[in-house]
Amino acid sequence: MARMAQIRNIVILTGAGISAESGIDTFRSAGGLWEQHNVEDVATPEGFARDPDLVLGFYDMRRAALTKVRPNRAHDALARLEAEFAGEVLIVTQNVDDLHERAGASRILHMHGQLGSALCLACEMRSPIETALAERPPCPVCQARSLRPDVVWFGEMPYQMERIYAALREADLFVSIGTSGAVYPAAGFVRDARNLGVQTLELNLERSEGSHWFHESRHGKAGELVPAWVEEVLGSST
Ligand code: BV8
Repeated sequence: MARMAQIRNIVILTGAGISAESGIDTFRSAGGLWEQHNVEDVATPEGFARDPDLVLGFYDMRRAALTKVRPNRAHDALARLEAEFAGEVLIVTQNVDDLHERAGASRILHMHGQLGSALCLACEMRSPIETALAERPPCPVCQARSLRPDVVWFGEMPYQMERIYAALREADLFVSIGTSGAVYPAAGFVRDARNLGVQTLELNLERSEGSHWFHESRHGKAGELVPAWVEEVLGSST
């Protein structure tokens, strides 16, 4: 690991693995979300066009599950890092849950959208979701009954990509936490970081599809690895 004292700007990518210990299913582990549902049916625009009720129900179910879970020690540790680190910390999350926010972090980019937000197909405005979308509530802005989940499906452009690449250009450390490195463009960030001369660290339960790109990979549960790593960073940055 690079000498911590030189680290002033950290970009952290998180995936479903950081929320696993909170009880939220990941996508690819046994019994995960994509095993219970066909990704083409519930996470593509084509699937939504084919069967909107199935897709709206899938996201309503995941949103309802959020009220029953809490941030875990890994989310808390990242919020502590943002609060106490002398330099810059940016969390780029692939997750559509709100556990980083509920742990107290604030500099968060949801590159794949958020379960709590609806996008209106008529006026393209976003609004917080108050009722299940399967009930076809009216858009609070234009009243049209044409709300979809404000999440990025396969084949759709992830959000805030320019801001993410700008952050990678400024970073001196890129840390990937709890992601399989299976989905692009997020899976390519480690390569972009290395090409920019950024130090790269992976904290994941097991080897991922991108492990070979990282200067250092640590394997274990996020609830243990992340607090220990944050302690290391804060301990050495004083
Ligand atoms: C786009 C939101 C272009 C919705 C999601 C061939 C090559 C390159 C790319 C492609 C290709 N063919 C198709 C593509 C494009 C495609 C893609 O990458 N496909 C893959 C399958 C090859 N990508 C896209 O379509 C993206 N868009 O490319 O747009 C474009 C260009 C111009 C104009 C328009 C468009 C959009 C992809 C976003 C899809 N949306 N989610 C929702 O949540 O329902 S994807 C979803 O899966 C996640 O958001 C995440 O991004 C992705 C991977 O999930 P992970 O978070 O990594 O979770 P996973 O279960 O996979 O892994 C969990 C990890 O945690 C594991 O490693 C496990 O070991 C670990 N773990 C488990 N427990 C713990 C743990 N770690 C620590 N502690 C624990 N306790």
